[in-house]
Amino acid sequence: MSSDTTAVADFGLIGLAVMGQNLILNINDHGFKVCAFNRTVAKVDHFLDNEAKDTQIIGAHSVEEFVAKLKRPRKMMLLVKAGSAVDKFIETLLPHLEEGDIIIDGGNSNYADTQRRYEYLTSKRILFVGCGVSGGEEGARYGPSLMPGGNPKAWPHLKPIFQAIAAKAPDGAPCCDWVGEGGAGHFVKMVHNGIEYGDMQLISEVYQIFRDGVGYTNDEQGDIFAEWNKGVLDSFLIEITTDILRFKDTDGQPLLEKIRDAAGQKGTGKWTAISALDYGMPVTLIGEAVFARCLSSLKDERVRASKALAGPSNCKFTGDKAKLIKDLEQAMYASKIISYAQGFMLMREASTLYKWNLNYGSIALMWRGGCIIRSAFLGDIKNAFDADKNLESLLFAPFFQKATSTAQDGWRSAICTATMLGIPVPALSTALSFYDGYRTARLPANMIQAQRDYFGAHTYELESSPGNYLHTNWTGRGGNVHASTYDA
Ligand code: 2AM
Repeated sequence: MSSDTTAVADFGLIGLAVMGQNLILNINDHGFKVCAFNRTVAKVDHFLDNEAKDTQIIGAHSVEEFVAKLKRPRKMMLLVKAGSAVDKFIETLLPHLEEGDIIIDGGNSNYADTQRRYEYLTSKRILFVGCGVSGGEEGARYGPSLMPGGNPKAWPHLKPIFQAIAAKAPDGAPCCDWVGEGGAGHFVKMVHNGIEYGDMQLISEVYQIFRDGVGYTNDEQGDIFAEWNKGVLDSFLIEITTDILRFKDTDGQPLLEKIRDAAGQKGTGKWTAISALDYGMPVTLIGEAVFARCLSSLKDERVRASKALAGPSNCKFTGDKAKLIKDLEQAMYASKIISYAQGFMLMREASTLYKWNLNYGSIALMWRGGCIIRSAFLGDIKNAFDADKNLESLLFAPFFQKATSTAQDGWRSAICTATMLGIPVPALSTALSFYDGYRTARLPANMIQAQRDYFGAHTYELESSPGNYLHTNWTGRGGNVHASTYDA
């Protein structure tokens, strides 16, 4: 191992794909000295001779040299392919590290892997941090949203660097703060991506109503979205939707209308839906957004079904268009509130289970800038958590109570319109169903309990004595069955 005189770098980064290179350049711009390393070592010199030319960035040609060049406690980020590459690098680094050194995984790791690595490295006295990075290549270069979680002892060492390079919200606050312990950073990033799926689906449903129901041209729709971007829906996704709607192909026609309607997915929305099911949280809007992409990808089958299955006789909107636009704005806004409330419910549940101690206000703050779901609305969420750190649900915050109450007439009306026109609105309508279910003190689940007890002797509780499980012989036949008798 080299002496301290060679330990000159403030930060080390392993993984010289575009994200890694851009993050290094960003850190360098903020006055920190970075040491770069990569599995394919030739890329180090190529980077130093090209993108990093005339900067104070240095490189290493081996893991030993990399570690030796870092000031203590060593701070090093992995930006390599998620999965075994991360474990491999951790194992390679470990023999060269000392107690209190910090390893950050900035890749797209699954939070369960991050939790596992955190526990493993804690046992080795290494401070491990899993950091969600959002904003793509552009964000990495000029200001990403950073969601670090893991060992809190690492945070004071990372904070000056991370908050310097992160995106800044409109009020100048950095879009980076400590998220929580263990796998919290990657979990929060996963929920962010799930929410992104939901927001995109909501916009797409409204677009279909405008296109197929009303018959608006893309330019007319662009004007509506541009207007919406000045109000409660002000956000990056509404802004790019306006651009997309107005974008013309080389022949002067809207490019959007030539794009095949089969949505891809890389899996983070699915992970969010899976963890919602795992933890028993009704994150219905993200779930519907994932399934909507699945349905879209059955393109050939849908084309056949479009010829075989009847829709309503009237599928053209003939009502008051100005009212419909207002209703849809309210429907989208209220649905977004539901989606974020559901996302925070999921984070709260995971945080309780894993004891992550999640910081909800700073999560909202981190999403205010730099990332895909950035919006003015996240400022209101931040304010709600600032006003009440232990807020049970976003829907209990007076601001959002009022917002949903104001929106609900338009929201209901817009969904009725879409339903009568035969236009699918899975995300808008699941949000409303959730809202109505959530505000219902007595749901029909008593019927489900009775049915379960009838056919499976699964027992039920009485309203008058919760916690006391009873079985009734509903038919007078079948003898004395127990819950354990059979499983249906
Ligand atoms: P490479 O340049 O040597 O391929 C994005 O793919 C980044 O992850 C690159 O820096 C890449 O290194 C690295 N990477 C991918 N798979 C890897 C593996 N199995 N082990 C180490 N690094 C890997």
